[in-house]
Amino acid sequence: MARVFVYGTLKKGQPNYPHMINGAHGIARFQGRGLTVEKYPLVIAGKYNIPFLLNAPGIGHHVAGEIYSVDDQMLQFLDEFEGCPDMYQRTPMRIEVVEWEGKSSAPEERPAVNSILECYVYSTTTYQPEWINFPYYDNYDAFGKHGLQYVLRESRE
Ligand code: PCA
Repeated sequence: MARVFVYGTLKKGQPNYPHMINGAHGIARFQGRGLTVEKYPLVIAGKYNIPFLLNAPGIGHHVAGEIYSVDDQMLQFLDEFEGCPDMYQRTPMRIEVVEWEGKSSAPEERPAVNSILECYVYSTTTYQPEWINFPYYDNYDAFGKHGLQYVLRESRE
C-alpha cells in the first residue's frame, strides 16, 4: 500500500471523488486529513479550470487535503487519470497530520496529530510560467466562490 495526499478534485465531495471509491480501480482507504508542511501555490488553470499544485515550495499556502492508503492498482489508475508524468508528476511530499481516522493499524502505529508523514502528491513542474501569477488557494473547492467550476473529463471538447 502507498500513501497518497489529494488536494483537488479527488477529495470527498469533489467532482472526481467517485473514482476513489470505485472498486474497479482498486482500493483507496481514507486515513485522515492533512496539510502540506511546505507552502505551495495551488492554482486553478486552463480552460477546464483544473487545480494544480505548482511544485514551487515556499510560495503560497500550506495546502489542505486528504490522506489515503491505496493499493498498486489504484495508484496505477490515478497515475493514468492524472496524466502522470506529463500533466502532473507524482512526488513524495511532507504532510502534517491534522486528523487521523485510519483504523487498520495498531494504536501504537497510528500517527499522532501534528506528526509528519511522507505521501505521494500529484503536483507539477511542467506548468505555464504565467500560472504562478494566478490566485492561490489553501483548500480547493470546485464549487467555491471563485466561480471556476471544474469541467469533468467527459464534458470536455
Ligand atoms: N486531482 C489530484 C490532483 C489535482 C486533482 O484535481 C488531487 O485531487 O490531488
